[in-house]
Parts: sequence; C-alpha cells; structure tokens
Amino acid sequence: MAKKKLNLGMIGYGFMGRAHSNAFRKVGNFFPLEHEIVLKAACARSEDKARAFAANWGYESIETDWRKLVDRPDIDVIDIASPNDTHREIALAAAAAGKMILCEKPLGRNSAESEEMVAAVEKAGVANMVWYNYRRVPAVTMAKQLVEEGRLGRIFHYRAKFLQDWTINADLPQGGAALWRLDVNVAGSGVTGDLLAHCIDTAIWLNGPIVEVSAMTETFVKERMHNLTGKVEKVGIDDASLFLARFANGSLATFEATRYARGHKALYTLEMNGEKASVFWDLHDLHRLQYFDHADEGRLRGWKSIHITDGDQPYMKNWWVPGLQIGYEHSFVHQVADFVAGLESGQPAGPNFRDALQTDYVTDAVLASARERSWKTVKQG
Ligand code: SOE
Repeated sequence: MAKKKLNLGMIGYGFMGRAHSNAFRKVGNFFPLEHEIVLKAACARSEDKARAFAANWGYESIETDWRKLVDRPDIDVIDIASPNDTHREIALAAAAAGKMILCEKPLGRNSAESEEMVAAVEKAGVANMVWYNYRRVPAVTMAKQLVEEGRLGRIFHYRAKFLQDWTINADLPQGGAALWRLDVNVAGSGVTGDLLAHCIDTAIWLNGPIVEVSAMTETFVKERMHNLTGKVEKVGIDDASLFLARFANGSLATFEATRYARGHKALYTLEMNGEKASVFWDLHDLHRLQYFDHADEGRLRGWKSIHITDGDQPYMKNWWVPGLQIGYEHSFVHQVADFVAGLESGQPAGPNFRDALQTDYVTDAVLASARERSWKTVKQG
C-alpha cells in the first residue's frame, strides 16, 4: 500500500539539524509506519549553507526565510532546530499556519515564552513534540517500564548528572555559529536550560512532578569576547548548576550539570533508589541498564548489567539481532517513529509542548532559587 506523505520543513543546519535529518531519513526503513517523511525543504539564513545542507541530507528545496517556509502549502511539519531565541516566534507562526511542530529543547528561553508556545499549539490544535531524546534510549525506556511495573516500589532517591568540559578555556568566545549556547540572550540560560533540562525531563517522566528546589549556580569565566560584536562582554549564562529537589511522591533528589568537569564530554547519568530495587544508567554506556533487585536470592544478590539488545526490550525488535547494540542517533529515530505512530493511532506521543513547559517551570525555579538563595516552589501547569 502506498504510504501517505508527511512533508517536512527543517529550520536550522547545526548539530541538531543533522541529528533530526538523519532520524527522518532512517525511520521508514526500520519502523512500519503508514506515513513516509518527505524531506521537502531546508531553511537557513545563508543560501550557501542551506544549499549544502539540503544537498547532503537530500532535501528537495531550500528557503532562506523561515516565514516563507512556514507559509508554504506543501509543508505539513515544521522542525525547529535553530537556536533557542528563534523557537517562540517560529512556533507561533507555524501554529497559526496550521503546521505540526517538532521543536528542539528547551522549548522557550524561559517559561513565559513556553507558555505562549503551548497556548499557540493548543489553540491551533496542531500536533507538537519537543526533542527530549534521552527518554527514548532503550535502556532509559526500560527503566520507565520497570518503574511502571512497580518493581522499584516506593522511590526514595533520584540522582542525575550531566557533565561536560568544553567551555573551560577562557579564550573561547561567546555568540555566533556553534557558540550561541554561551550567549544568554540567545540561549536563555547556560547549563540549566541546556543540560539540566534533559535531566529534568527524564526525571519527571520517570518519577513524577518536582515540587520544590534549592539551587546554586556559578559562572566561572565572567567575561568573553563576543563573536558578533567583536567586544569583550559580560557572560550571562550559568556555567554550572546544582540543585536539591523534592518530588511529589516524597522522594529526594540531587541534580548537577556543568561544562567544567574536566575529562567528561557528555556524561549523563541517572539513578533511582526504591524500596525494592534500584536502576542506574550512564550515557557513555547507553545500551546497558544497571539493575539491583532486592528480591534476588541473598547469596546471588548484586547489580546486574542488562545489555539492552533483545527483541523484547524497548525498540530493539526494529533493529538488529540480540547482542548487537544501537547508539545515540537511534534515540532520535525512535522519537520520530513515536511521533508518527501517535498521529496514526490518535494517541499523541510525549513530550509535547505542555510537558516541556513543566520542565521550564523547574529550570526557572532553579535559576530563581540560585539568584535569591532560597528554596522555591515549582509552578505546576
Ligand atoms: C550541549 O553541548 C549539547 O549538545 C546539548 O545542547 C544537547 O541537548 C545534549 O544532548 C548534548 O550536549
């Protein structure tokens, strides 16, 4: 049977533009969907960059103005993979034009922007999703299944870290192409919105609402050359952000994110300790889930390292044969597969804009807590 077409317009051509495009290309080969994704148009301000990106990934056409892309009647889905300061405006226009929207994380630069984006997609009634991809690493999805099956019992602790080291060099400029993450006006915040947001999204998904936080942040390098102005300017982002949290289910948590952990490139780890069992996951070993089950016979009790490659483990029946693992890129393929399957079944997959707004309420509370040196109650949407 001929597949129905979903025509995609991509905005952005950086790391995430590549990660998403790769997923759009692969998904139909591995997941039996009724729709096929057609890479209709790629959009970037620079015509040369748009052309090179489109040629590399197989987009049929290019645009240099995202407004034109959003207005095109042959586009069904807009993917926002451009820097954070563009998300709100593009999402509002795309929703008004009746397009489905996939948006890179964080949703807005702050929850005020995200609230507007949620209102826009809900008013327009368009399908929407945010690229919190780590939920769909099979080992993390498996942790979710174990929690839902009640295997951990009452949860006492949640612990998450996201450690990097790429901004330690004080000569690294802020702003412009790949360095917009260091410019607070573009990014909205530093590691809080960039890295902790991932940890918070997964945490809420696995363990329910976060109700209060107490945080501290630090900006280790106070001034950097700004690539766009050519001047040395104050750095407005948080380089490191740590917080304590209490979940609605009574469990206690610690979260830490930094770009100053020398030696760590993208070490996202999470751990949950329950009354009956614990789980631990590490992005550098992403195809494994560590699991300790207190119900195991005493003499044999210990941490199991479960290699998530079997057909009865999440997503794995769509890939290779047992024992052969997959990686980072596949979490994006799973996200597209679930988005499209959600359209087909009428049961939309998360995280949608409203889910991502809840993450922004937490990151806003974290930044406010650090600024005011006090505990903050997290707004619940
Ligand atoms: C930052 O270096 C970054 O690329 C984040 O922006 C991504 O969201 C994260 O998955 C990896 O690190």
